[in-house]
Amino acid sequence: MLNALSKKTLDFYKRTGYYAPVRVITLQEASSYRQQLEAYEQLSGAPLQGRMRVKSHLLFTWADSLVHHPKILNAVEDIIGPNILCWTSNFFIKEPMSPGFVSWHQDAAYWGLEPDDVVTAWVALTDSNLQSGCMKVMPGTHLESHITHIDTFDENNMLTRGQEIAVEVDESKAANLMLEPGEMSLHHIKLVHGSAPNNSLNRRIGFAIRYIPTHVRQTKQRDSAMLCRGVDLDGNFDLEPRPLKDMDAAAVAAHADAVDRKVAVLLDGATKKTLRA
Ligand SMILES: O=C(O)CCC(=O)C(=O)O
Repeated sequence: MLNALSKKTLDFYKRTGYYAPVRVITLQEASSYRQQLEAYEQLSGAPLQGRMRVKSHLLFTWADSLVHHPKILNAVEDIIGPNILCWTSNFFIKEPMSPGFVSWHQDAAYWGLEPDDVVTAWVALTDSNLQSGCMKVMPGTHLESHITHIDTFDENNMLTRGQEIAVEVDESKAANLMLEPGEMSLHHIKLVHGSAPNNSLNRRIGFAIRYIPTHVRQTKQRDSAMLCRGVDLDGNFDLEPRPLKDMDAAAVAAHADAVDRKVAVLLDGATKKTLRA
């Protein structure tokens, strides 16, 4: 029994490694999430950056509510089953007319998660289109083996290590995942994907939520995650608390611990210690 996706949609996801668009919140709700993000940015005097972009749902109740949104979880459950952890979330924010881009990569290359039953729900809080640098994906590449990556540490690359796949990509075969505010795309951990710079006059804000079933393991070190639906019978991750109030002391401490672990996983074996997405 499927909750949210049709059989046809699920078959498409299994065949291609992605699906888009899925409307999960209204335009007004997307604008309200954006306002809450920007209210914090105004208060702190700068765009959300560095560690704050990672696992923001441990710090902000509004981000936590998105991670637990039933429409998102219903679709995710159709793909990975009923016992769902959020491993992490990442804000991918491209400022207007800015050079930041995401090189072609497979998420699986650095995340240390096994098996590959991992899905990202990428929720657009603004328009994400060709001009603003929407995500583009190479359909079917999630069925290939893990591809070798090289670390470029390019300063405009939004990925932690500037990692990119070490093989040519035939961009003519790419699919552009254009989204309106409040829509999401879904993609598999092994799908090759990337995105170009934002050449529009507006911000491009995406909130990428990484969900795993509880049977997935972290192979690099003891890691943490948040139970979002169902039960955790596996105990493979230390369970993270939901924030009770934005940025309260308990939330800040839980976030610091969780991001330390995440950074250690992502930078395992890297020659430079940087943190971006
Ligand atoms: O937001 C982007 O342009 C890229 C996102 C991405 O690489 C991801 O969600 O895995």
